[in-house]
Amino acid sequence: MKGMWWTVLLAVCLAIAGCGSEDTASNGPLTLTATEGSYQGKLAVSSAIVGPNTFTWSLTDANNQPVTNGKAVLHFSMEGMDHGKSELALQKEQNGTWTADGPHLMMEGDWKLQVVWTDDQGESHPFDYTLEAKIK
Ligand SMILES: [Cu+2]
Repeated sequence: MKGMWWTVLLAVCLAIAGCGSEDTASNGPLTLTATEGSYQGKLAVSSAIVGPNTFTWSLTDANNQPVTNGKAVLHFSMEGMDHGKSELALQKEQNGTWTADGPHLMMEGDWKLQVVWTDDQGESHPFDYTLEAKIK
């Protein structure tokens, strides 16, 4: 029975280590998803490390079809911090995504990212994301 206990303990340790490894910073893009009404916006951040990052945003409608009209602006803020907010206008790409590079994640910690998509009728749609920026 004692041998079996250690087997279980080992399995639990491996499971915890497995979860933890997802949190370690990697160089792949981090993809975040948010919904607003019947729209879904996906924000990819490469690579969520403090410093310059590439932000790529894509939007789909209720039928999961890409939406490419309007414009999109990405807003950055941190709760309880007095360094203020910043924003980054995303440029529309040929493939229907919006993208921009920027150094806006200038300190580690939890960031609030909000993409405001303004549709062709001038109506604004906010998509909210949270992201933990890490030091490389
Ligand atoms: Cu801050």
